[in-house]
Amino acid sequence: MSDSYQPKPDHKFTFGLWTVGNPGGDAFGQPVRRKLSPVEIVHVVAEAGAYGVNLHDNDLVPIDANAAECDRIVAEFKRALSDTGIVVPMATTNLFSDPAFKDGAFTANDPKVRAYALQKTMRAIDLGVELGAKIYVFWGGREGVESDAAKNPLDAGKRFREAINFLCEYVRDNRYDLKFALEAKPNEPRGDIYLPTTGAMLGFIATLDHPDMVGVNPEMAHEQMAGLDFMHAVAQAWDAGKLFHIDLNDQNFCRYDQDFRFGSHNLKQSFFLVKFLEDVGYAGSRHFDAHAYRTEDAEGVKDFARGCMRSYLILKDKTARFNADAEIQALLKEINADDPTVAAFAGKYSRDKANALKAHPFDRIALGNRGMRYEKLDQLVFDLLMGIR
Ligand code: GCO
Ligand code: MN
Ligand code: MN
Repeated sequence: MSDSYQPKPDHKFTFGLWTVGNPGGDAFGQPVRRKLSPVEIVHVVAEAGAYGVNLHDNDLVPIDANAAECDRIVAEFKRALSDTGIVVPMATTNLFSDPAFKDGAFTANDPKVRAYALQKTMRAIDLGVELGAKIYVFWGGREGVESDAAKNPLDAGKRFREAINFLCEYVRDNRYDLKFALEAKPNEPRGDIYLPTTGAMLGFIATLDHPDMVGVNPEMAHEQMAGLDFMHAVAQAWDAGKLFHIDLNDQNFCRYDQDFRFGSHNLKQSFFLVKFLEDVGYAGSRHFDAHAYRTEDAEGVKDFARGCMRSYLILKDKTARFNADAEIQALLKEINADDPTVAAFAGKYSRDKANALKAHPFDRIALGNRGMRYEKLDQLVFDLLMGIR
């Protein structure tokens, strides 16, 4: 591989322990790779050139570990972090693997399960903060239903709101420097998951007691599962000041959660996403929530991790080329040109402006006849991405 797309810590590339560590089991087959220890994973991502690792509580400390085991595991992990310079910018709770959470966690119908989920999350927040995390992700994997007979979505929404409010207070009470990022997914593992899109999460955040502490963690594959344009969701989150974190991966539309290597499938969508993040100056982690194909061995996992970062950096380079391309920029200028004959109508409302606009003569036929030149522009983008320009 060429040296010009080498990842550096400044790029803020991160991987979950559960991503590089994914042993390749699926609903139809056994794991195909040896399960790496958290310490081994830290070394793999460090060698690949990443900046950090993120984790669920139980990616590091097994759910049934006692206090002494927990202390030993955390100490070994911290040693691996300091040996490699790898940091932990984000942490989260596993509220979906254990059978206790089969009906959800914060939205479960059983009040004991809801209380246990809060307890587990407070403990996991303590662990995340101890490891240096500044972002805490909530992915409600099992916060949903197979049958609407079982749960009222209004009750579920109320329970989820109460839980996030409670945990915001917990963070404030402990004076932790920590923000929450809510991650939407339309389905899988539940038949339907509540708050299924990033847009739904943004609406929900406005109903919380401390909305300033809470943003979103949009995931590319999750919006694509619903057939949506991921970059548009990211743009809305950015506009709202809520893009606290991002999960990058790829997959085909309207399928199960494929979690493919970033850049592996939708070239143009990936390009416009990277272009958006780079153009606006997003400064958070670029987290790859993906895993290697089930066909891969340990070396293939490294290819996967290096590939995610390399593709991002290539698309970042393409962004610079797009922004510097005279022909593309001239077309964009033409497409977006102001028109002095209507400039006075733009912006804030006034009664005079409204009356003048109502009286203004428009040549509707000419408006409809104008060619926009998007075909030409889009082909230039294609040529650029294919390395022809
Ligand atoms: C998934 C999710 C998870 C979350 C993770 C951290 O579909 O499995 O994307 O990987 O991102 O639980 O919140
Ligand atoms: Mn996912
Ligand atoms: Mn994710």
